[in-house]
Amino acid sequence: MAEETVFGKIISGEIPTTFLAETERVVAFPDINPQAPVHILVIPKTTEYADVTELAAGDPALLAEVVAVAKQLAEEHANGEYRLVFNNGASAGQTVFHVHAHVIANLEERSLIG
Ligand code: DGP
Repeated sequence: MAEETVFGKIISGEIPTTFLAETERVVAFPDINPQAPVHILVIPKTTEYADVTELAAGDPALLAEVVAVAKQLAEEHANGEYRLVFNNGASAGQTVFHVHAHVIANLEERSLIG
């Protein structure tokens, strides 16, 4: 079970952000510290899952919905190609323990690949 995090406050509206996509169970918003020209976070609205391992075990259909929203965003904001990153655990770089997918795209604009 995930603890209350900053993402819970974003979902409730306590912390304002722009939702780039929203379904009944998922929202997406820009990462506050973008690592590429397109860097969007996609999260389930439920606070139940701390990381993708928990989400995959507990609600695989919800994980599939997160991936579907990621794909849709990559088509809207880039050319449909994207990096999908889930950090799992503090030592792997996870800082917010409410499962989230980083959708990262248009990397070539900053010469991050090649
Ligand atoms: P991770 O390191 O995988 O746990 O990524 C957490 C991301 O969340 C990090 O890239 C920065 C982002 N983030 C943290 N706080 C906020 C916030 O208040 N608003 C937004 N938009 N993003 C946030």
